[in-house]
Amino acid sequence: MTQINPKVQYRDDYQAPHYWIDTLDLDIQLHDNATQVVAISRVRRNGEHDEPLVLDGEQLTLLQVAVNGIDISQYQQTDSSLILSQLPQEFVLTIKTELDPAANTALEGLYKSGSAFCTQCEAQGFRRITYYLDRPDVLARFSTRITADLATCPYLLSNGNKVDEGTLDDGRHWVQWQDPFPKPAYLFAVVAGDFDVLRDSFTTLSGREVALEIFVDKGNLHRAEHAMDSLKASMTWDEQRCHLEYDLDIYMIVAVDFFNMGAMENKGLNVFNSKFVLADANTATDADYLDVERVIGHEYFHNWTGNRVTCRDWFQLSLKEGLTVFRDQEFSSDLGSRTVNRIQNVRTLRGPQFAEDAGPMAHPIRPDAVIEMNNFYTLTVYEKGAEVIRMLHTLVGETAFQRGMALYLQRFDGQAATCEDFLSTMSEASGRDLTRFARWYSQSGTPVLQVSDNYDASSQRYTLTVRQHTPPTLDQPQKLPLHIPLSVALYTQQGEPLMLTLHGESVSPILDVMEAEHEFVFENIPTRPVPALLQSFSAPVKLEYDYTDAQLTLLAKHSIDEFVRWDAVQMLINNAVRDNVSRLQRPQTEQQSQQTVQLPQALLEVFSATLDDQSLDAALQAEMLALPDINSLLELFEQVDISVLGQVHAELQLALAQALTPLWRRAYQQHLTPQYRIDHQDIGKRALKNVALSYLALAGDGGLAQTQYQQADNMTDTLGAMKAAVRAELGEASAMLADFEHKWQHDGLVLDNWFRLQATAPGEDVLARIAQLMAHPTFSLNNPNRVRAVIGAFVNGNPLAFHRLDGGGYDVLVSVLIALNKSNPQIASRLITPLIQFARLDDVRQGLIKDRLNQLMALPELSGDLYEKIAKALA
Ligand code: B3K
Ligand code: ZN
Repeated sequence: MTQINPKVQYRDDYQAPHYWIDTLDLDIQLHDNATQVVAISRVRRNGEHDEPLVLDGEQLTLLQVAVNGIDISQYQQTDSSLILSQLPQEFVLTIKTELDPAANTALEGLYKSGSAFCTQCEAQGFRRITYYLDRPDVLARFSTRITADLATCPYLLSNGNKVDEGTLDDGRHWVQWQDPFPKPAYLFAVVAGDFDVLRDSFTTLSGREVALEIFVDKGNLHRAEHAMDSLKASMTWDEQRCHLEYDLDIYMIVAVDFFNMGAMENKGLNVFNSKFVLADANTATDADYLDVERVIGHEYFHNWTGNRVTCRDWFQLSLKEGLTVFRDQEFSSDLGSRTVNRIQNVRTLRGPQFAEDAGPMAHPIRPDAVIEMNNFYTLTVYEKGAEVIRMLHTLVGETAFQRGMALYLQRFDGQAATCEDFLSTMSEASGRDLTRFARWYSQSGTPVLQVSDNYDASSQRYTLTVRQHTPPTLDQPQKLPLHIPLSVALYTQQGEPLMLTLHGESVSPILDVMEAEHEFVFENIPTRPVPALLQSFSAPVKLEYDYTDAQLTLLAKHSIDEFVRWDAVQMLINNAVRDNVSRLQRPQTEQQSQQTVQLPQALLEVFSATLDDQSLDAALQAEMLALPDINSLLELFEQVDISVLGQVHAELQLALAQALTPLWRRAYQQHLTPQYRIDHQDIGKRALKNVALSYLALAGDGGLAQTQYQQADNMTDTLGAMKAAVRAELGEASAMLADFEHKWQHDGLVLDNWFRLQATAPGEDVLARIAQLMAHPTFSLNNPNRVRAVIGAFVNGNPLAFHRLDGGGYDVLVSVLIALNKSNPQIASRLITPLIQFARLDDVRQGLIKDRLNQLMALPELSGDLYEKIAKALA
């Protein structure tokens, strides 16, 4: 590492700002290469002190500074700040800067997406627009005047309400916006360009009329309707479930093609990755439809949890993100299947989130030390953060939770709050002591719950002994016991649920595990029961209980809680994987080395029972019948040869395909959906049908996939067919791929499916294929969606090829990282994840990876984003 000077910021060092900014009037003259920004702010000293005003600013050309209208020249400038001293108590500060949006490939601050101008300011992008106190606890009233070319930018948008507009003689025009709500700079946005606009309106519960506008690229209007429906559904849901109304007269969403993440909740003007807006039957899969609904909801819900009440500092990020993810999960669960949503969220936790929490980037949901804030928009802050809120909800119940939410929003409205503020409000509203629970905010790593049990027939008592410990993580060697809600049910050996009683009273199924070891005794239990533990995944922990296959079979067939049924199947699969891997890894005799994977009878039985069970919702059946991916299975081992794991995974799948062929065929036939409709029932049917198709393809049936591909009237079935054929390496696959490319080469978002599928496909020639995909005319390293579809999919979704023993997979990633380190460090830093999470791999692969990490560390001008992760991985 040669150049950067990575500065670590610590949560404990928080200090209130030395100055406040009450208003900011921006005048932005948009030009591709020389945009000029005049920023006039009213500044006020915070208390009595002589500290200078240190404004953040990066990659700006400073043209003018004036205090109370008088130009000054005594200021200091660094790479990242402008320092002004000897200032009056209160003053008007004028700063004029120039910047180059067209050259901004990092997509942070003001940049160009195609021919449109747009901004991304969270976390610290505003400092690339003007010098400012770019921190979330400085809240100002913004007004924004935008001037641009009328022909290329007929729409000029910013936060709040449009208050004035006009045209100029030189072919340019201007619009003036005023946002009545004080906000931190990260919620500022500007968009300028030419769009098609979908318009609608919403009447709030109290009878206010809100204009809704969705801006999309010309020609895409018909693909915005689902987004509009989702927006109205979100507004209704927040009113009904949380009694929260929207507060401005207008809500705008703009879809852009160049965007580093999913979407951004700027006040009144959300900017979205077009992937999460555009959807119609021809181009979007069922999953895309649900994703649009979820992300539209998430950004809308931020208006209260994030915008009206924001974060005091970036270490508190989970205060808005964990809470808002919880809200979007509840929204999706109320609109669709609660169980299926839960399963999908749990897959993310047990796979990538657990891996993050065990890897070099492990951090608490409220981190303590940060170099690059963008590195902390993580699964831990978001998904585990949402689990922490969910546990709180479980502990206090819906009524007290909503009471606490109302109190929190009322008490901190218009302010920047902390996680402690949230917890203490919840504690006050519910009357629960949350002192120990608060450790979830400060402790990283995934806790392990070891459960053992004892049944005493003579006293009819059943005792569960629960031990908890959290393995050390790189950031925290010592761990403390947490407050863990453990949801349990007990079943008879016949699968009948048992009442939980203690001292003659019925007890809650939620056990409060508080200490390192705890005993819970249940009375009046007539026979040795089968425990269902961690129902609905009541806490983000690893459960260890020595289930027999018979017990798991019983739970998979009879549990009342559907989540438990799915989870029992997962545990059966995990057992099968563990057993087979250890058998194959054992030193073998000549004869044994011919051995192949063994399919346990219990797994076969549960799969066929699931396929036979007409009472189950098809979407749930589909989830129960899909194996976890290889990366998630890695979490079952301390260290493992990933190629052996891959072999076991593939052979188990093949064995299930072959053993149950007639059942797969029947499931396929029974779940055909004659006409394409987007409703939850049909989405479930298509999911199950396509799972069946993928097993049938593995069993060698290429004709069925081909027929489905040819007859499909929607993208889900088209892709389902193509995926089945590609994954099973059927001869039919190449014609489908060629046809798909021919049809969709003009549409990057649709072609991303084609990129992803090939980047994750099996085969010896993957590396050559990746090179070909990167040379495709639709591919560009400057477009994050394309990069994610090819490189992201390859490194995360093709672990066997990525972890090739010749290191070729790693080299592909390294060369992309070297390019993106300069052009878009945020995307580079996202992509490096599988290269730093190497602890579970064998020593040979770990060695290969460390060589590559050292190579990257030596790069001239390594970005802080990559530096932070590589340094930790090599520590
Ligand atoms: N708040 C944004 C994320 C910003 C990421 C900055 N690197 C979107 C969201 O979580 O809703
Ligand atoms: Zn968010």
